[in-house]
Amino acid sequence: MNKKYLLIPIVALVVIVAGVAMTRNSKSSMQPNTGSNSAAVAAEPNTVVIKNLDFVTKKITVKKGTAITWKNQDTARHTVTFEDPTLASASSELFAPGESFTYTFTTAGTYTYHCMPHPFMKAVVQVTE
Ligand SMILES: [Cu+2]
Repeated sequence: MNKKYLLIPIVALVVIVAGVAMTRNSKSSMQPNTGSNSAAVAAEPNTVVIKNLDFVTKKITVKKGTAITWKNQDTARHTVTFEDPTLASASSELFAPGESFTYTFTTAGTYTYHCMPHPFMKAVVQVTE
C-alpha cells in the first residue's frame, strides 16, 4: 500500500480534531468568567460588610434618606461608632456575627466612623443631597 494515501486521511483527522478542541476550549474558558465571577463580586447596594476585622467598603456614597446596613460577617463583635458628635447617640451597640445594624442619614455630609473595640477599623459614609 502507498504511504501517501494513508497519510492524507490522518492529516485531515488531526486538523478536524484540533479545530474542534480549539472551539471547545475558547467556549468553556469564556463561560465561567462572564456569569459567576461578576455575581460573586457584586456587593449588595447600600450595604457595608464587616469581615476579617475590617469594613470591606471603605467609602460608601448614598443619597440622604437612604438606609445603610452594616452586616457583621466576621467572627468577632463590632460596632459602627460615628465620630461626628451630633451622631453620638445614633452609633450602634456591639453586634454579633450574623447580626446587622441599619442607620439612615438625614443630612448630607461626610461621616467617618470606627469600631469601638477595634479602633483601627475605620471607614467613611458620604451622604449627598
Ligand atoms: Cu470591631
